Amino acid sequence: MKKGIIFDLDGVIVFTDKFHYQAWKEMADELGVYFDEVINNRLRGVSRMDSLEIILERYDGTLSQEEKEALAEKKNTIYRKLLGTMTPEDVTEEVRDTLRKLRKNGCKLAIGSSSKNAKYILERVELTDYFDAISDGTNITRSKPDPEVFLKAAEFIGEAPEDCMVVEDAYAGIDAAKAGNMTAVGIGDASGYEKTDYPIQTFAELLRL
Ligand code: B16
Ligand code: MG
Repeated sequence: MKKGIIFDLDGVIVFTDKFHYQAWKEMADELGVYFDEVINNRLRGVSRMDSLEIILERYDGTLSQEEKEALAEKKNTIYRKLLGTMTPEDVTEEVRDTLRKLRKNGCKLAIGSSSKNAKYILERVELTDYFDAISDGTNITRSKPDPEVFLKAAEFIGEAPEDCMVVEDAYAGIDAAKAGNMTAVGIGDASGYEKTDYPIQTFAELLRL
């Protein structure tokens, strides 16, 4: 077991991809650009502006930076409204129990998320106090697969990157962990990725690593 464990948020602790989908879909429909769940899958772990660029691959016109920012803002307003419906019941007892046990075993726990809404999500599901530090989209300039968000998380908990492991569901997140010289644990989609050091099927399996 490593001294520090850094958790991706969306796809590992909570599942907000349905909200991302709904919000992007509403924005895309209004713009008249095709968007479906397959494209939505490509947005996992990707920053908001990079996600917008992926959606705009199917857009014929050209947009200024200001127009793009307005679209991203529109999506975020819809998304935050949907996040407002989240409650502590959106986190499983398995996740809460595992986090408590890992901490009791002496591990330092951090969040390493691309989302600028990470702190709001943690508040909604009442999980803020389970972590020693939060590194998110508000404290980085480069998004995954760049390791910045995880390196900051390691710095916040005072552990060397090689003493940390990252738990991720997205390929870009596993790449970021490896680029940061950390051990990569893959759950969900990332459990089938060849760069993952330890694939797991359930969150509680973390207690056995
Ligand atoms: P926001 P994670 C990521 O969260 C999501 O997986 C990704 O779909 C989203 O675009 C990104 O956060 C940015 O989110 O618009 O809230 O800043 O998986 O890194 O926890
Ligand atoms: Mg994720």
